[in-house]
Amino acid sequence: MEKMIGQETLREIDERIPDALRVAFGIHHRVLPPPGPGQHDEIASFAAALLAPRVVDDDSSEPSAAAPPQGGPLRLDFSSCYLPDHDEDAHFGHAETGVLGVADGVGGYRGRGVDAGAFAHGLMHSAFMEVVSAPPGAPVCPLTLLERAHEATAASRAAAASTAAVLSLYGRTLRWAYVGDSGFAVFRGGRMVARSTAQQHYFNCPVQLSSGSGSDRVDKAEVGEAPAKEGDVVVVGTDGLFDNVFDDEMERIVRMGTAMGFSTKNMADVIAGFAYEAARCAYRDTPYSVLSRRETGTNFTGGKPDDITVIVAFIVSQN
Ligand SMILES: [Mn+2]
Repeated sequence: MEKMIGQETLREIDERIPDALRVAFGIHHRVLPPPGPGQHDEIASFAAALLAPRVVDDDSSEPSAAAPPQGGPLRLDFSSCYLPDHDEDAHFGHAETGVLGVADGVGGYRGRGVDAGAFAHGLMHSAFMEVVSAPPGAPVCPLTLLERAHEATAASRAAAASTAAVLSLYGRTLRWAYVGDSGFAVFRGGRMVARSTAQQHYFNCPVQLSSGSGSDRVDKAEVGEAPAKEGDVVVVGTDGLFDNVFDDEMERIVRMGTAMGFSTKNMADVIAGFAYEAARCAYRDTPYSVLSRRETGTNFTGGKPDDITVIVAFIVSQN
């Protein structure tokens, strides 16, 4: 059975989305009454001020291996928001080791009489258990973690298949490994400076891990690292986020949220809430509709309803 989002959740999402963001993105109220006449003008000008093009300084340049990390150790301050549709996503975060993970059960298993979320949950459970039992203070390699989690989950003969993304912050370096279309984006000074690129065999068929002999291998994972900087915002999510929200929309939300002093929880809720709205809108374009038109020749518009997992991490000084 699909899990449907109830009125309570919709009301919560309504309450989490600030009016300024609502006006800036044309998001309608689902449950709560809209602001009265005249209120929108003030909010719209506030939104426009926040969203004005930025003057980019040297500090917000793209992270590169050429720029050695400087300063003291950093840590992740993070929260998450999960809006289930079929409830086949899974995620975890571990503050002490600075590790975040998301996984997404491949929906194609849904009609086969198995729990399509089983492998995703197994992967994240195994990864989390691995992390909590790691020696304190030791760096965690996302690729190794993903390999071990895949081995353990496959050994348990868990059903279905999953995409996954794991990130770690150690010292001042952010590392990642991902398989399929679970992914991440890094924002600096309100601009996206790094992001994952979905790995697909073909449209709507992501590279995926499973127990079966047909599983993709973890060595197909895309891996990388970049120097992190205090103030960076890292967003980790499943395709429920990346299929429904364009990069520039994420930038604008992060920029506005930063200007409004959002907590990590507030930022995660707003990004997930926006993805939820976009997923259910029939006329707006989304990354999914654009790709769908290009790959399948249809004239599809709108979003793709799906489980939406968003983790937002602020990179802060350890002291
Ligand atoms: Mn998904």
